[in-house]
Amino acid sequence: MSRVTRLYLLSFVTVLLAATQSFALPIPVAGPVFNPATGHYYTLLSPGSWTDSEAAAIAFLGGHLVTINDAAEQAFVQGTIGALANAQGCPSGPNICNLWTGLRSSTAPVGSAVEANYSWVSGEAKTYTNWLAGEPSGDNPGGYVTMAAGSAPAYGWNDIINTGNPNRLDRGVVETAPEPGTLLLLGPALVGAAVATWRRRRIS
Ligand SMILES: [Ca+2]
Ligand SMILES: [Ca+2]
Repeated sequence: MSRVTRLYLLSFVTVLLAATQSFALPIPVAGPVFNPATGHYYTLLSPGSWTDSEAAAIAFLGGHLVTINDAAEQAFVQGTIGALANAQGCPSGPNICNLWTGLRSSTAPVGSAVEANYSWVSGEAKTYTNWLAGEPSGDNPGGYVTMAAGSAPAYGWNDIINTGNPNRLDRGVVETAPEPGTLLLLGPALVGAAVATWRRRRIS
């Protein structure tokens, strides 16, 4: 086998592996919905593990699982995206579909009952929390935080196992800023503006 043929084969297998992995990931099923208060977009994914949902957020939308920065954003996500998730249905009954947040423990996949061990996957500072009483409980395995729709108060936070609760079909909420389409449109314009500025500086 020639070197070129080997390279072609290697590329083919790599692409095939990447495609197979992508197909296994959750996919966007509703949204994006714009939140004027944050200037961000929120998209609902199909059910999947926390780690697969975060991988899908990066691969398909260029974002991360949602960072809840304050009570107003919590209310928006549970009200708007929660309704979209419930419309998709849950095995254990209406209106109790869980939503994955971007919060996870530094000890994951082993859970932690130490709240300080939890941080946002987006890298943003933790400015707000909405834990249910007794959470994080340090489930083992665990360390991945879902909004528990059927709990009291509804959509309070609970650290659970990576694969989620099969009866509540944890679905990822992806937060993006700005809308990916806008970035694509803005990109060439920004490059053009930068080149024009550079040319003006050279000439003057
Ligand atoms: Ca946010
Ligand atoms: Ca827990």
